[in-house]
Amino acid sequence: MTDTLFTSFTAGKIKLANRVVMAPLTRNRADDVTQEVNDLHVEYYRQRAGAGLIITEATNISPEGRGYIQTPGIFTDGQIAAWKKVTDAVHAAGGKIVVQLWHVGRISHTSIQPAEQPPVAPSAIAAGVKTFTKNGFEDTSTPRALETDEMTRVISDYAHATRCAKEAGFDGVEVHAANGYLIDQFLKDGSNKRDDRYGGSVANRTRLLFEVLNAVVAEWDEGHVGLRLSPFSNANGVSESDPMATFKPVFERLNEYKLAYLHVVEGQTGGARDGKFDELRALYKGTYMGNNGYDYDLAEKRLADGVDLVAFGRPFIANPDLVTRLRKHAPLNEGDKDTYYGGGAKGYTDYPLLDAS
Ligand code: 8OZ
Repeated sequence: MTDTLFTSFTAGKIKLANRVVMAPLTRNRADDVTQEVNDLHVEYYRQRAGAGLIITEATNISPEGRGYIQTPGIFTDGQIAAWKKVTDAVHAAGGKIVVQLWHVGRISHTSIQPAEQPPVAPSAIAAGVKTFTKNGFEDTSTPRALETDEMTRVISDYAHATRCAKEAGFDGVEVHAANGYLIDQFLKDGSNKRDDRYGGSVANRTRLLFEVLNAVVAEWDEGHVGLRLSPFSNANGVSESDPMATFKPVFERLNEYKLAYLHVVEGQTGGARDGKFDELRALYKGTYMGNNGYDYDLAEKRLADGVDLVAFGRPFIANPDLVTRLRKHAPLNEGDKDTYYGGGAKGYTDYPLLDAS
């Protein structure tokens, strides 16, 4: 057995002890008013520092970018100070951690938006999905279309969040351009019906992605920036009539950036590994991180086939020592779905380690 998973790797300017990445996982335990993380998050991420890299739960870049209760932010001094405790704890435990920069676009609800205004999106089309609000699981609100002259402000919010991430001691940032959130809403033609320079042609629909990337790498540098895409996923109500036509030029153009990594949700998010993601991968020459339904065997198979890093999501919820367990081919704990989203320590920081169970 090759065990490539446990070999070190340098992703851009980030040195990783192994190739096991903790995928971003929304857990809804931040303060709902300040959007700050707390001591529970410090413990949760510290426990998982055996991963070669931790990608934080999706983290709001602005008040407008928020779509679910109790998600953290990375745009205020208080949020920076709170995250600093997390990054210090992960570093003290020998790990690396990047923050996932998130603007939900239309996956929000008026009750979560500043002044209870409609959320913003490429076009005024409701996603037809649900979000978690203070009233439970509610339909997302119909958004308003962003004005062309608002786009520079949205892009500058990504730059501001990147500055905040640097100050909070993160090892880098990951731009969340997957799973039907703002950037993916612009990329895919089911949600983007604009007739300005951000809609219509592939060049126009992909404009926001590259303008955001340019702004983020200008704040830090390419080697500290990752990107997450989900070309074939219909998560959160998005659809794309020709994924290859839209995403081939994206994967090709990404070669111009020496990013820390490109993180791809292979197929349907949390579902079937379908779509021609390997055809897209062949176009990209940089560091490639695969995600979606991986286990040890699939990880080793794909690493042998040129995948550089593997992001494990759900297994990390119930297995803080996932790297040890994979290494020893030990059984995995089952996650408790009732405590995935929201709550306290139960189902969050209380999963047993292998040597304790
Ligand atoms: C599950 C629940 C809420 C948000 C994603 C940020 O799909 C998420 C998310 C996942 O990328």
